[in-house]
Amino acid sequence: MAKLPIIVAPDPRLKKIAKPVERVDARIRQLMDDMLETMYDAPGIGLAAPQVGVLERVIVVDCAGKDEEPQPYRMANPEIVWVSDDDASYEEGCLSLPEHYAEVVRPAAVKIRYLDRENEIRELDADGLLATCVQHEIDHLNGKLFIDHLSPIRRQMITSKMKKLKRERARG
Ligand code: K1U
Ligand code: ZN
Repeated sequence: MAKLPIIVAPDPRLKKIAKPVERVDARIRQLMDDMLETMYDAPGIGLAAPQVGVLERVIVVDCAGKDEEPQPYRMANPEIVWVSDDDASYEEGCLSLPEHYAEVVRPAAVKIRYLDRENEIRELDADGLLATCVQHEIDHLNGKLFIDHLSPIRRQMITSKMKKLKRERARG
């Protein structure tokens, strides 16, 4: 297992559409495992491959509470095949937008179809934080960040602060 560097916005790699995985082979399994290690270390509850510079449709998620058993999901080519009529609003964060949070409205429940670590097709019915997190990660595969759900003014404010943070980090 290896910890991977997480890309911080703004970065052109976070705006690209990721390519489907042909099959979940040893390379993709290793990527999934490395992404989980990176996510737990961050710490976070989800991570998408473009955030570690890999433009392939792979995400990992674990929304178990800190006193619960871990519940890791490794997903390749995740697709939303059903969304609920009702919406839910959650305060979202993003490991590529450190220290920024905002309420985002999304469908409250979704059904996801994906390939698991063994290349088997699976379906997941998700609601609550898990539904929000999986939708946030699938957005990453489509080059979208949570700030793209906000007003242009709010998005521009966060983007400007991120540019400043990156300049400061580069100066050391
Ligand atoms: O995709 C990412 O950048 C990860 C992101 C996922 C996410 C969080 C909240 C709502 C939707 C999606 C994060 O994990 S940010 C960190 C975070 O939320 C967290 C960190 C430690 C404990 C609990 C939550
Ligand atoms: Zn994110």
